[in-house]
Amino acid sequence: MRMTFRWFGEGNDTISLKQIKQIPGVEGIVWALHDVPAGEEWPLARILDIQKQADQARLHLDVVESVNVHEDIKLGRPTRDLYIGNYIRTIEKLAQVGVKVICYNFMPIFDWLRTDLHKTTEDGATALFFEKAKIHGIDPFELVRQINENSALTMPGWEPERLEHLTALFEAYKDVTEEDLWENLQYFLDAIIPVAEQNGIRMAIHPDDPPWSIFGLPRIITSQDNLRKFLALHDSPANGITLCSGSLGANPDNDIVAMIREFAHRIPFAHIRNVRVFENGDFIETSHRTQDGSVDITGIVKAYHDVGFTGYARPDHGRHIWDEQCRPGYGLYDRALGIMYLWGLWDAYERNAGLSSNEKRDVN
Ligand code: DNO
Ligand code: MN
Repeated sequence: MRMTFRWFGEGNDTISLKQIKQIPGVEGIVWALHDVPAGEEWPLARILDIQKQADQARLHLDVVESVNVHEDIKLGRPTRDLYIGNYIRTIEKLAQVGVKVICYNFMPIFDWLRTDLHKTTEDGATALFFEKAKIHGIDPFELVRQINENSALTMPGWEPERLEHLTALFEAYKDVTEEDLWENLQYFLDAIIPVAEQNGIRMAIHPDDPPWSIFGLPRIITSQDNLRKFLALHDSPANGITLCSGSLGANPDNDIVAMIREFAHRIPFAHIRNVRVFENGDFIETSHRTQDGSVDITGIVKAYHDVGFTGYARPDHGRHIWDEQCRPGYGLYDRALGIMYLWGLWDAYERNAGLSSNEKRDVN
């Protein structure tokens, strides 16, 4: 397991590369050019600049998260070929600085969706929260109208400056079915996976978060069956998964341990985090500790250990603790604690495996 840490870039993150370097066992950053809009080609000079910074901090830059996919690709519009061309040239440039894994997602309109970014928990920490009733059965056009009338209603991702844009996108997705989305994903993969193969890069799709349809939008990277279907769309080691335990774990039917065992060789990148899921379908992000949430982090780390996982991992989101002022979900403290928990489990399994082979030797 090769531990990494997401970094949003100089001036765009409260956390420094020096701080990241001091978290035990962290060897690289997970990075992106966050200001380049989805669909545009990444400028080489900017990529080289990140390389310089990472080199100076003695961290590698093997993992990029994310090169975002333009909506026209997901919608299957004729203009998609232009954006796919840009995507391909970005892959080629990232290969030039030694990038090995590119994370991306195929969620229409929204990336992860929450209703509250600072929900207070009983210990006084705050965390990202999803309230099902606030989203389900709600007509998005009606929601846009309400937010327009009362700006106090706004949700993350629904800031007034995005609303007009959102309405047009919801219009565009009105008749797009899950089957259409699968087809558009297939088209995208057929174009980019051969390029990734030639460039020694493994593409790693991130599951949908939450892993079910919202606002009537199709969502397909949601379950073990769908991940199997995804991998079969283009059967190549370069077509892989970012297995995110927190995203998939928001649906208690998802057995993440089973997914690790089944897809072991197609997981170049692991996001490991916990969520507590409530009976009414709400969920909140918690510490990484198994007992604190609904996701079996202990079993997950054991499964990665059992399959001999040598890919990249990161702690994904964390709570906001110790009064840290940070980007929602991406503070230093709780993610660093998460890393130490993951290492604690991992090292214990390592030792355990060592002991049992010694014991075997004794018996023989
Ligand atoms: C959620 C996070 C996401 C992720 C993107 C990948 O679990 O890891 O923000 O970065 O969806 O494209
Ligand atoms: Mn994730």
